[in-house]
Amino acid sequence: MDTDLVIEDVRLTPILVADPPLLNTQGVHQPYTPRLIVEVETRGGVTGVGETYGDGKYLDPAGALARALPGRAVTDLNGLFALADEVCGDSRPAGDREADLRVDAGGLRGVQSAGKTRLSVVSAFEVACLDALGKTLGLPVHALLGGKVRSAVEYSAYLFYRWAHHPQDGERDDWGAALDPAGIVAQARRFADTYGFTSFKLKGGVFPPDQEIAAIRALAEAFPGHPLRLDPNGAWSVPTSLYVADQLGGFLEYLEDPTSGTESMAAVSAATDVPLATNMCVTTLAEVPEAFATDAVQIVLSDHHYWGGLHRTRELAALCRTFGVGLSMHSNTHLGISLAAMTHVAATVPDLAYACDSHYPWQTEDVITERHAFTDGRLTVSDAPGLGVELDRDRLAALHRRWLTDDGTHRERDDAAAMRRGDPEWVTPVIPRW
Ligand code: GKR
Ligand code: MG
Repeated sequence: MDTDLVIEDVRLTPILVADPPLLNTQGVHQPYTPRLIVEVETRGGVTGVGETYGDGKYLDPAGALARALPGRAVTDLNGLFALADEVCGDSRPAGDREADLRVDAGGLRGVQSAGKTRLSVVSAFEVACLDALGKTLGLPVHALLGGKVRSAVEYSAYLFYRWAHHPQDGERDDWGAALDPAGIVAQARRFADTYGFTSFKLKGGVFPPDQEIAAIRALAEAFPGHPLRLDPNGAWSVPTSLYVADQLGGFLEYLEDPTSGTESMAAVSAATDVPLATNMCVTTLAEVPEAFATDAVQIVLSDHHYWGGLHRTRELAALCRTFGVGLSMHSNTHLGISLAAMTHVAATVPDLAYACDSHYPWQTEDVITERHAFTDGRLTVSDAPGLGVELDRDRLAALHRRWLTDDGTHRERDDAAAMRRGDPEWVTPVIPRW
């Protein structure tokens, strides 16, 4: 083995990133969201970076994996999964266990299980290793994945109902509130003017369906012919989903997770021609057979964190291609390292028929020296070695200090708790809400 490619050291930095008061069916985003930054340093003196979810449950397995990695090669990406199974406290592979099939109906990230948490942890190490390998070889990450098939990746504007500011602490921005169709159209207009996005996704499940139908109609009127999506994160019953599909059929590119669970999605799918997409009922391999066999979804929205990294995302893409299911990507609150990783893998997937979505424009803070810039709603795929991003150590240290000095309120993402700070009566809604 080329000793330059041997891992010498691994550093983990939990951080808190400012997040605006974006509403979803569970509540509202907290003023600060946890993320974890992973640095893998080789004996050759090259450092690769990765990023993943930063809630407490990710930190212990990440620590165990970080301690086990020195001495291994950054090329040993397939070995990361067995190593994680071995050192992260649960030897059964993700997806194999009964518990992995238990859907946490209250969550926005689909199945919650130790196996899936482990995959989200592995994803950051895989990306960091690819970054280090690419920098060592002088090759971009997309080349390590087989090469790009497009030179730019299209993203959609991610519209949210939102308050003007958080009820108590938190950073301020100048977006103002968006709580009705006019507010959503104004937000979309600003996204289109600033970033050139031409497709729009509205996070729904916040207001009764008729209000969200009105918002989509207003968007269709303001942006005729542009692709529109509505995603209530599983908040509706099957009849409500069908009602919305009927009302919006002609306007929607797809409905995203209108209802919760594969069986209910299949029932909606059987009764409407509106395509259904998901990032909630297909988040692990174990969920694929039933969803595809019952035609519950026509588009899978991958999250490379859930799926265990960039190679696994490409495996998912091949599976989708085989079964005639579309593939695109959804996102969660994330920074520029994850956006770079998404862009590299998206550049290599042959059939990417839908713009990926990204929370990135909502994040005013970052840990990279040069933020990504969308042009005409697209990001140019970097040909620089590795991911093509550089860590800004001062920013990383500042966001880590925020994590260190937090009283514990923000170290776990909890949108319902954040909502209670503005509305003490708020209880996590029972799904379906409508
Ligand atoms: O950030 O509020 C949010 C989203 O609801 C996020 O948590 C979802 O995972 O955006 C994601 C989605 O597409 O469902
Ligand atoms: Mg979604």
